[in-house]
Amino acid sequence: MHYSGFINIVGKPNVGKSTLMNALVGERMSIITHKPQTTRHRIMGILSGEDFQMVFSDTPGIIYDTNYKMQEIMNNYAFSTKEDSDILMYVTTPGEKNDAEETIVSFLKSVEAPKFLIVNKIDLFEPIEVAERIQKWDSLLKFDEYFMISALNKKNTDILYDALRKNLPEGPAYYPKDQLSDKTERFFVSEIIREKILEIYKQEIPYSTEVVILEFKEEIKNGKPFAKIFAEIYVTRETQKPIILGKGGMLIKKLGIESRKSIEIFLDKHVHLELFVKVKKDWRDDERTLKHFGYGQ
Ligand SMILES: Nc1nc2c(ncn2[C@@H]2O[C@H](COP(=O)(O)OP(=O)(O)OP(=O)(O)O)[C@@H](O)[C@H]2O)c(=O)[nH]1
Ligand SMILES: [Mg+2]
Repeated sequence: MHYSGFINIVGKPNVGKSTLMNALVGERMSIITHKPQTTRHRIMGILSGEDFQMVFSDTPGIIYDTNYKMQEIMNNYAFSTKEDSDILMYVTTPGEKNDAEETIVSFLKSVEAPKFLIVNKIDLFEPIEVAERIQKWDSLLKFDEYFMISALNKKNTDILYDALRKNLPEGPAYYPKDQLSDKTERFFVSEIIREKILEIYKQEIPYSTEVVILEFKEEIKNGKPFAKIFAEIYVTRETQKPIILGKGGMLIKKLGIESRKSIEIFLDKHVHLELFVKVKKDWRDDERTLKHFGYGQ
């Protein structure tokens, strides 16, 4: 007998969805930062065994007040999990904002698959606060199972894993067993650069930025594998360009060095990285550009 299923992870921004997927898959796939709205796409992480395949999907945090077309598309990635969930994990944490509940509850009610409530970051809160969070969601709707975890410390993630395995329906392997994601290396490289942008730049800058890989060439140099990567960084306004560059180009240099180091670990080879800053006015509301940047179903 073979078991398989789509296990989708949804929740508000910054609750630890990406941390949880990476913990369950056992690979560093989705980027993680302390800032909300880090994840912008639906990203699959595939975990296969001899007789099972779990196809996890990490999704962008559901936002109540969308300001841009891009954020609407991000929300739709989360809501698209309705179509193919075999198990849906709703991730929450004590202390998160109480907004968007109505939208989220009606979405969750529309999903027929078994639903797990995951209260994450229990390492940061008192048991009473965790209990209150469970009570709150339990009063809004009934879940099939309830978990209290710390995705960061991998506390109780083994219990969660066992429950997922038990609820996995019978089915074929949807992807080759050695495949880890539906996304390409190119995509993960652009995500690594975006992660560094989120870490280095302040306020609105990371949110106004998109990274596009122009060229990705893998060669052998002096008998060793080597990747040559050219990436474009798009901002929404001309005035943001000097901010990305920094005084005397200091910040873009830092961004280049930190991104390259991280990409070298990810690709396990030497990397030559060049970054170019460009302006694409109001790209977050421009449908054609969003499509070109890979936003869409
Ligand atoms: N203390 C603690 N921090 C956690 C835990 N899980 C995640 N975090 C932290 O919470 C922050 C957000 O984590 P992410 O995994 O990026 O959250 P997300 O839900 O994917 O966020 P978006 O992609 O923005 O929607 C990061 O700084 C994580 O290190 C946890 O169990 N305990
Ligand atoms: Mg995320």
